[in-house]
Amino acid sequence: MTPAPVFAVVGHPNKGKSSVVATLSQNDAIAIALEPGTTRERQAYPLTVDDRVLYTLVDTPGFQRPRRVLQWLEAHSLSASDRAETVAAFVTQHRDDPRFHDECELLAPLIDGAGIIYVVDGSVPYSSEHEAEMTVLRWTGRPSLALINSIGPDDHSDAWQAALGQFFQVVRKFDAVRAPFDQHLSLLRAFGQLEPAWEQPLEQAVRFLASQREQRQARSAELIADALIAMMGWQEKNTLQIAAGGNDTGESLSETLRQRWYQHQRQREQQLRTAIEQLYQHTRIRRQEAELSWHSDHDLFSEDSREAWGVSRGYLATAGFGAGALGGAGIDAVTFGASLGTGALIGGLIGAAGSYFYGDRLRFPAVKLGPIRAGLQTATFGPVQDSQFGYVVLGRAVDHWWQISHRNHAGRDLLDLQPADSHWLEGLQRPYRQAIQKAFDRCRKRKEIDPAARADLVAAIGAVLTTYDDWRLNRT
Ligand SMILES: Nc1nc2c(ncn2[C@@H]2O[C@H](COP(=O)(O)OP(=O)(O)O)[C@@H](O)[C@H]2O)c(=O)[nH]1
Ligand SMILES: [Mg+2]
Repeated sequence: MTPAPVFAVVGHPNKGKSSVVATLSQNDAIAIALEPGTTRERQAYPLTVDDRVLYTLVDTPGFQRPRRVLQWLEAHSLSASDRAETVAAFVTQHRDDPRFHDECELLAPLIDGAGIIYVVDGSVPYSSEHEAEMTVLRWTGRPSLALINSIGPDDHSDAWQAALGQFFQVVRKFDAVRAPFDQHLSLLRAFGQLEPAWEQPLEQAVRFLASQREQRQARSAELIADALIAMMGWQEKNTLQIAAGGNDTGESLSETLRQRWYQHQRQREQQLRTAIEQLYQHTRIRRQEAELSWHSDHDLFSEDSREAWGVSRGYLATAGFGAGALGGAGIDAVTFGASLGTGALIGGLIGAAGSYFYGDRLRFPAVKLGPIRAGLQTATFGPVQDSQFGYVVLGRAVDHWWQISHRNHAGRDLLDLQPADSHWLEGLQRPYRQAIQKAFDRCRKRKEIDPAARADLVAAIGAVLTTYDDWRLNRT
């Protein structure tokens, strides 16, 4: 088997080298520094799929004294045929020289057989000061690819393209932060063309990564389906000791159970998000939470969430379950006023304030009390009766999945949801709509979701992910 290719990512300090490494190695642990000079030692980051290294990226410090290096090389080379050896001799001689520490670090992997990924910032004008380092790189004789990564808003990529074309075999624009996944694959294919020995391993890497992406999406559908089942069917329970002579804890009990129910739902949603993030190897996101506004701004139970993700009556009608599936202030709201108070503990409905749940638009769960046995009584709260809650959970989950699955490991800003004239679920085929609604109804009635019912829901969520992806990409 041919060894996995190694690429050294090199260039000026602070041009996005570490960002390119993070994105291409799917590793968000790589420190992307705000200041230059953070990377002082080279560091290898392998990309593995199923314990197999597909390729390795080496993050390196930036060039510090490229002109001095070039002078030395020119003084020690006799002809073009000994250039690669001369570069190797330079590193051997200067390994312990602090002035050339960074250059030795970045040249060493090239001498060991790595390919070159040279990163420049296309948002600043080209200047000839880069020519010394580009010449040094060319002297190594290694296969080379230059990436124009634009950090700022200006675009000088044409000038860069022309200059880089003189020094590197392939020149590509590649935004470390925003490049879509397809561009990662296309970059790998380009590298495969540069070195015959790499063509086969990189073709394989492309296939592995593409199928890994499909698997991740399929797994995401399962995770989301399981969270939906759990949240739609969730019931909070509490066993009460009934003191002789009765008591009047109805209101506080209702409140306690409800608060626990809400807390549980928020935690379950959070658990789903963490699972999706881990699946896509975004392990650092929890630490960057402030950056991710959807975590904090919009609570699961906020009116904003309902507006963004709730579905219309028209939609529900197409899900095939007429008025019974619709929300609204129904029986529970009526019962609310009458059921609280002294008589409330005599079984039945205690009620819950509608204002806790998307205004009064949702049908909310109610506290129910079981019969008193041996002085004990079980109180339950939930499951939620309005499927609107399920659509809000689904919408939030799918949007989160979308953000994570399109997020490069160099980080990226969130793409805000723009006001839409069509609901994202409108593109979903009717059988899938029905499968989702059917699952919600089973959960609501506390009926078992058997493996076949779960498989139907998972398939529907799979279709939902594709539908959402199309809908988002057509809008951003
Ligand atoms: N907007 C934007 N910023 C970037 C991009 N690539 C890098 N940066 C930022 O530029 C700075 C330097 O990036 P880094 O990868 O650490 O550069 P290095 O010193 O060459 O390794 C960091 O603040 C990055 O967040 C990019 O594609 N877009
Ligand atoms: Mg760096």
